[in-house]
Amino acid sequence: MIRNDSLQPLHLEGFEEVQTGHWTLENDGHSVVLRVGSGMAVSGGGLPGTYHTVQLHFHWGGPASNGSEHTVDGHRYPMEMHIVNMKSIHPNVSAALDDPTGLAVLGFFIDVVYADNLHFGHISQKLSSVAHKGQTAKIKPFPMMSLLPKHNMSQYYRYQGSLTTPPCSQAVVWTVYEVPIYISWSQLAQFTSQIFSTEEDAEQVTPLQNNFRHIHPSSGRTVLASRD
Ligand code: SG7
Ligand code: ZN
Repeated sequence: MIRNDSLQPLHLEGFEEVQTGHWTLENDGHSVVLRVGSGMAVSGGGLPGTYHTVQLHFHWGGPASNGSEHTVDGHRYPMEMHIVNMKSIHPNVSAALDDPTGLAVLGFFIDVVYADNLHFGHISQKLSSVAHKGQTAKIKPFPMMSLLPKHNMSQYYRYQGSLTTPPCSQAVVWTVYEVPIYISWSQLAQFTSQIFSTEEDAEQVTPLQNNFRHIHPSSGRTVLASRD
């Protein structure tokens, strides 16, 4: 890992505001995805351009096992949230997948404490409405920033990588923040117990768990760390 002083905090445009219209929470069979309208974008922090925010989604483990996709010094966190942003020059996400820097995904570790995270409640309260694959629920927009860590947003890791689900396209500039988001044990349990990926699983009460990709070798990639 190499420190790089030029990795300044990202510019998160529209993240403080309440966006107009409505957002859609969906169970896509692999994760829970919150599709957001236009109006938010990320840039700066060494990103090669401006990227419009498309959606956020989650990866989790089981009731007693962790499920983040990234690990830090071998430590896996209970969950990870990904905010997916598409380089604005592309017409859609599939076009962006042909560009090695077509997507900028912001990764946030999620750790567990006793107290509920009230901001996270916007999402966790609606999980039971998207228990089954293909189900959607409308969510009233809220300031995206309210989900993110309040401090130390200047501390992050950066590398050039891929989608973590098939087709695993090499199209992602990854920004993985060092400081986690905190939610409660019961909020975590909603993810590990209330989401089903098939009807058979729902009948057998086998919820979707461990929807994270296993660790891959860095294969010569450089992981940079911002200063601070
Ligand atoms: C989840 O992770 C979904 C996908 C996402 C994929 O399965 O959120 O989103 C879709 C299909 O809308 O794929 C292209 C894309 O965003 C992988 O995303 S990730 O690499 O950030 N984990
Ligand atoms: Zn993801």
